[in-house]
Amino acid sequence: MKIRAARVIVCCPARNFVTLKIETDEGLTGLGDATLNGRELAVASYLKDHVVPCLVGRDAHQIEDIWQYLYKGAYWRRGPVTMAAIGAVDTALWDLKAKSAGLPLYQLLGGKSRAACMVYGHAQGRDVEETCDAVSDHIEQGYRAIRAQSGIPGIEKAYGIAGAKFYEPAEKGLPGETVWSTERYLDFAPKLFERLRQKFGFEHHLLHDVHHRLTPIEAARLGKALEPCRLFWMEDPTPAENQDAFRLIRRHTVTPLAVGEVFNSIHDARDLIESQLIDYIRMSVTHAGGISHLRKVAALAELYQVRTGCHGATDLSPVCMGAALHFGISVSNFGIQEHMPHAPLTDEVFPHAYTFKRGFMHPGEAPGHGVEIDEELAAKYPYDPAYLPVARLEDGTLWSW
Ligand code: CS2
Ligand code: MG
Repeated sequence: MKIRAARVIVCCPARNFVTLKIETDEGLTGLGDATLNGRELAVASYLKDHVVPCLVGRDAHQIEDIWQYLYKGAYWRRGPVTMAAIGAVDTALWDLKAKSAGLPLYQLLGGKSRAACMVYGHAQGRDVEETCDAVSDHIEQGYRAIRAQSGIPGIEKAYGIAGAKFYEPAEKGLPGETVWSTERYLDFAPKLFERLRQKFGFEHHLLHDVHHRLTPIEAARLGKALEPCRLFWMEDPTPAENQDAFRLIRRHTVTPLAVGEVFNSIHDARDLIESQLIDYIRMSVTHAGGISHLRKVAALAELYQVRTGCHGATDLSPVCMGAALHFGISVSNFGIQEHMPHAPLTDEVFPHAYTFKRGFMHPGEAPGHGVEIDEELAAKYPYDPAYLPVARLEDGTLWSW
């Protein structure tokens, strides 16, 4: 099965997506997601100008060799742009291999390790009571695990809170600026979760995303304060370039930790996993070099009882979600999958076999990863520049958003 051609499709059905479509001489097509929020065209160019010319004519079945060729062969290793591009090729090739075998992808990954994948939804509100309403809404939809984010008194635009029903991280135009106050947040966050536990008890899992905003000692303090609320996880409490920072957090709290949505290589996570500094690894199929690389991360994590908790925000396309669910249903140390439903228009452009039922998702039984693209419809929604916001402290210091 030879690669005949590969095309990069950039479209904006409710938000921007970069999709790689590989075609073979046997007439099969495979899809991979290469969306890097706010930096989409860099990956599109990397694919079009540097990767696609090296793919044409290769045997599409040689997934591992092609992965190594693109990784080692480029000389310049790692990085979000490179790894998103490699991830898209890898995902499209797994899609093709499974289609040519006539099997759903999870069968090629060792079969099912569970009936379906538990997912967590996003509950958000402008204040505690609105967040309580959103949690109760998610419970009604059957979610077993819910991430709760709330507006914070004294902070105009807190992370994770949107005017619209679904939170969408990117905004049209140049990056907006938001103001952050660690003091106000640390004062507020424990009160939010105390109220949620008081109202809903302990039957449902609660999660929270700190979004890289605290220093290690502040994160330790928050983890400790949240212990009575027994969170499923506290996510990205501090930036993780310095993996050692998590030793300090770990010394002070038993609140489980989840990290890795911005990682792109197993090396970003190695010390965190081997030193058992985290409980969940959040790397995604799209940003971490595809299914092949993510399986290696999961295999390393399995040795240390670290479980997966893949990033699944709306900036990862349905192609990523499809692939993530095949990965999740097959891998032995699956933990949970993030589920932020896409806009109806996104779902229309990317018809898919995966389904949601009472808090669990299933990848479906279609051959391949089960996600396609309606190119004609996609062409009606051209790329529209959008960026993630930036954050500053109240005195103007640039901070982690
Ligand atoms: C987030 C995302 O889903 C998450 O946990 O941290 O909202 C993140 O901000 C975006 O994916 C950035 O592109
Ligand atoms: Mg996050």
